[in-house]
Amino acid sequence: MSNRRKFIKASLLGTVGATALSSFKNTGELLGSATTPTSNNQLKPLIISTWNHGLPANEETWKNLKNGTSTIDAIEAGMRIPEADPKIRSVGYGGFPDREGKVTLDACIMDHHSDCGAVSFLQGIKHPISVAKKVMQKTSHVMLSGEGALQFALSEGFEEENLLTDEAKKDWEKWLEASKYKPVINMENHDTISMLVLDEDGNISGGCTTSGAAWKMHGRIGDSPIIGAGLFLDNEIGAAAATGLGEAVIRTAGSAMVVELMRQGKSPYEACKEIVERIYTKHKNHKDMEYLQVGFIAINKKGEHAGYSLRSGFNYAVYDDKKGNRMEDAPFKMAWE
Ligand code: SD4
Repeated sequence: MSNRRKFIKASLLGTVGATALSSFKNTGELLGSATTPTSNNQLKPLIISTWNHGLPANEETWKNLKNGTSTIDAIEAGMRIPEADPKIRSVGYGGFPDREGKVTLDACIMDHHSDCGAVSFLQGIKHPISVAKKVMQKTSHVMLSGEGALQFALSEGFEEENLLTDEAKKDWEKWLEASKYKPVINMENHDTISMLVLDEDGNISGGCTTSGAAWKMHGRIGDSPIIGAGLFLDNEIGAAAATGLGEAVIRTAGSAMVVELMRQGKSPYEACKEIVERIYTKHKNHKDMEYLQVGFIAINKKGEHAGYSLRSGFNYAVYDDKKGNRMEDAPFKMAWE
């Protein structure tokens, strides 16, 4: 099927979904979590994280929360799992490099006081989420970038190491043959990891960490370390986080907007969906549309959660006391084949 026909088919599917104001998998099956959120169930703690690698991250965060670790430390512990896993090509060690063969990392973390820390364009440090936490706790700033972020990390005792694995290097050398920049949609089901937590005290915190878009320009920073774009929360309302093409999320202040819509009374599902619709409207004639995927996850103070993506294939891990740790498929606007 030609790309254009695929696109038309996908758009039509999307229209049906939008008109019915419901969420459907490829099969047309109604998704439970998005339309019947866990309303007022006060299930705490609640952890949600993007993609399959959210499962082991949730597991670690849950374990830490149950052991009495602070919420921020528990989030950090969870996110260090995919950061350290060389098989995950979109986060931390083993992540795909930029087009110059450098692995450059972005991360941020935010607590219920709206304190936050971030690092961007950080090289040579395996755990950017931990450096982001130090920025939050030990500096007067929110974000450190590049060489300055590295120097700060070293001064805090982090070790510099090579993050480019042989496998990622081989893939980069292969990419160089054609050198065509076209971000892969739903990259191997483990793009950026974003995590949102409603803890036992009813407070909300979150984090986000990524190696960013594979084969990006050297120096490119995505949405993930930017508070308001890749992650945002307001402890009075809820939290949201993003995955996918960072440029589109930055252009629309995506996560901040999801939270603001929840403030106006929308559910996490309605808020995520509205922002994805807005991103679609702003990008449907844009050059990025060919490879555009964005997905949001959100929680609110009531313990409701949801995800929603532009194209199919996005899922997220949810952990609560009632059902344990499991994956949920996000409803979407357009099918992706
Ligand atoms: C970013 N949202 O840097 C992140 C992850 C990514 O394709 O690249 N996804 O844009």
